[in-house]
Formats: sequence, C-alpha cells, structure tokens
Amino acid sequence: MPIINYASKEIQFKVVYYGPALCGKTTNLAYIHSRIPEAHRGDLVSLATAADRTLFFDFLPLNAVILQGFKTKFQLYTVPGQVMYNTTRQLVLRSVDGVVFVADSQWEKIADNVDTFRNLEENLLKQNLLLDDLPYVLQFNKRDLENAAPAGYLEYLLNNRKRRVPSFEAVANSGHNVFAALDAVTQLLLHRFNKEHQLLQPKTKLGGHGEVAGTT
Ligand SMILES: Nc1nc2c(ncn2[C@@H]2O[C@H](COP(=O)(O)OP(=O)(O)OP(=O)(O)O)[C@@H](O)[C@H]2O)c(=O)[nH]1
Ligand SMILES: [Mg+2]
Repeated sequence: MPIINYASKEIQFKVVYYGPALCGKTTNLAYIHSRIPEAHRGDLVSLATAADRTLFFDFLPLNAVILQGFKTKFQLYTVPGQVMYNTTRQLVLRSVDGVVFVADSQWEKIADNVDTFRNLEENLLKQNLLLDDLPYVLQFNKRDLENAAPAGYLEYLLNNRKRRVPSFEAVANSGHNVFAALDAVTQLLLHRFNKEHQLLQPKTKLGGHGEVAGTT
C-alpha cells in the first residue's frame, strides 16, 4: 500500500527492482539517477561490496509531478540478486507497491531468471501478497549481448500467466528502455491508486519519452 500523508499532501510508492545476480538492477538505478535532474531526485544510496555487488540494497528517491495537489514520490530499491541474500530480499520487499523484474537475457542465465521469478513469488507470499495482484513489469536486459536468448522465449518463460504484463527489451548500461520500464510501472501504480482512491489522473511520466529525463 502506498503511504499517503494528507497533512503534507504526499503519496509515496515503493518500487523494487528484482532479478537474478548481475542482471543489471543497480545499473538501472544508476542510469535513472544520472538522467533525472537533481531537483527531482535524492541521492543514490548503494550498499555494496568492494566488487560492486549489492550487499543490502540500492535506494533512489524520486519526486514526480504534483497531481491534484498531491506530490507523488517513488522510492526505487534494488534487491541483492545473489542467492544467499534471501533474507535481505524479503526485507527490501516489505510494503512493496510495484516491481520491475529485470531478467538477464543471456542463455546461460535462463534458469536463474526462472528461479528468481519463483523466488519473488515465494517472498511475496510470505507477506501475504500475490504476484498476480501486484503491479509489475518485465525488463529483458542485456539485449546487446550476442548470447541473448530471443525475447519471445523470455516472454514464454516469464510472461505466461493469465495477466500478461508490459515487457521491455533493454540495455541498462546505455539506458535503452530503462525509463520505458520505469514509466510503465509508475503508470500501473497510479492507475491502480486512482481506481482505488478516485484521486489522481494516471498521466505522469518520470522519464519523458523513453531515454531522457530532462537533461542530456
Ligand atoms: N552488456 C551489458 N552489460 C550490462 C547491462 N546491464 C548491466 N550490465 C553489466 O552487468 C554487470 C552487473 O550489473 P549490476 O547492475 O551490478 O547487477 P545487479 O543486478 O545489481 O547485481 P547484484 O547486485 O549482484 O544482484 C555490470 O558490469 C554492468 O555494467 C546490459 O544491458 N548490457
Ligand atoms: Mg546490484
């Protein structure tokens, strides 16, 4: 559930980037941080090991537009993808409002993607949340690599539920489709919030059109 503060007129949504180790979650946040003007974001906080593997999480707060007098804020988190950090993933997932599931397109990572998707589902269940009730999108990352599996195969493996969700072929280190995925999940969140609260128009875009968020 988003946090609504009627006194300060703020609504806060928590979005978690989830996916297997080294799929590019931190790279997504770093790109978003580099492209959003300072006035609209806070600092990127990364708790990582010396080898830049996420140890606890990354955190990036964003301020989006003001809608009907309410300032909407999106708090972006990443989980550590390494299998051994599952307790941390559960902590980071607490009170999540939306997810960007980042898959690694490389053939040798196919099993990791499927396992991590299942792990997401299990961890959500631990807080009585059903993946099927949660706004989420898929990002098929590392499309630039030669050993990327066809996007259609990733769709078949990860987007085969009753509800098909938006999916994006991305290259996080160049920024390709990073904002498209972020915009899509924020649209889903605002749309749902609007339906439940009849308060907001789901018309905000964080990254403008695709790649650029106001600065170049
Ligand atoms: N070629 C290519 N490399 C990428 C892409 N996205 C990320 N990388 C690289 O993949 C490596 C891992 O990226 P991270 O963002 O640290 O991965 P992560 O998902 O945060 O990993 P954990 O924190 O261990 O879960 C880095 O060297 C990135 O530069 C991409 O789209 N294409
Ligand atoms: Mg990371």
